[in-house]
Amino acid sequence: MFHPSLQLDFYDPISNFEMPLYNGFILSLFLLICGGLFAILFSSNPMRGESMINLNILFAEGGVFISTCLVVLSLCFPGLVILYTQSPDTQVGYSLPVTAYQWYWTMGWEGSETELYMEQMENVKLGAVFQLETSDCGVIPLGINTTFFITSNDVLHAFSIPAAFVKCDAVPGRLNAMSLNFPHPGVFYGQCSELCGVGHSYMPIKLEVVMPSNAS
Ligand SMILES: [Cu+2]
Repeated sequence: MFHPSLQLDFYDPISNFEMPLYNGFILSLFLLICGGLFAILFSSNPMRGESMINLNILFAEGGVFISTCLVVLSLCFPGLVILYTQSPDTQVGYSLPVTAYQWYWTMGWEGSETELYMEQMENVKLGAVFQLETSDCGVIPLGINTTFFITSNDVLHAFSIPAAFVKCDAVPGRLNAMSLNFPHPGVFYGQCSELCGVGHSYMPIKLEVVMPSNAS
């Protein structure tokens, strides 16, 4: 579980059904490949004159290859579900423009944007997330498909929310879109994920998911 004071943990997924499934597949793929490689590594000993090329090794390599292919194919299912649910073509609901600048974000429609600067160290409370707190935050309605329209005002940036498994490039002169549906309230953090200059590490993203009646 992600805890603000324990920076080594992963983020909790936003609880869409495919997210834990996806994590499980990736972990099983990793274990399978590691197990296969270790099996090959220790199945012969060249120091004792055994040849590295024997039938057992060929079977082991073939097994690893085929099982890896099967796991990768099975990854396609949750991957495609995630891609479909994030496609703005299939979603209606709440829209939130997001613009990247060197080195901060704005969210909201023109004239009523909120600006997300990294919070100054002296304003960060004890126990808060390190270098992820922002001066303001984007407000997202709970349970409603939210489409982020993402662009940049200067150079390439990328809008990423790890808990939602999403990353979308912010490209100057181009409008990218992706949809998300947050099933439970909370605060979600992200960071710029495209090297954009000296302040790249200091432009975090903070989204607060609230009841629809409280989202302006
Ligand atoms: Cu950046």
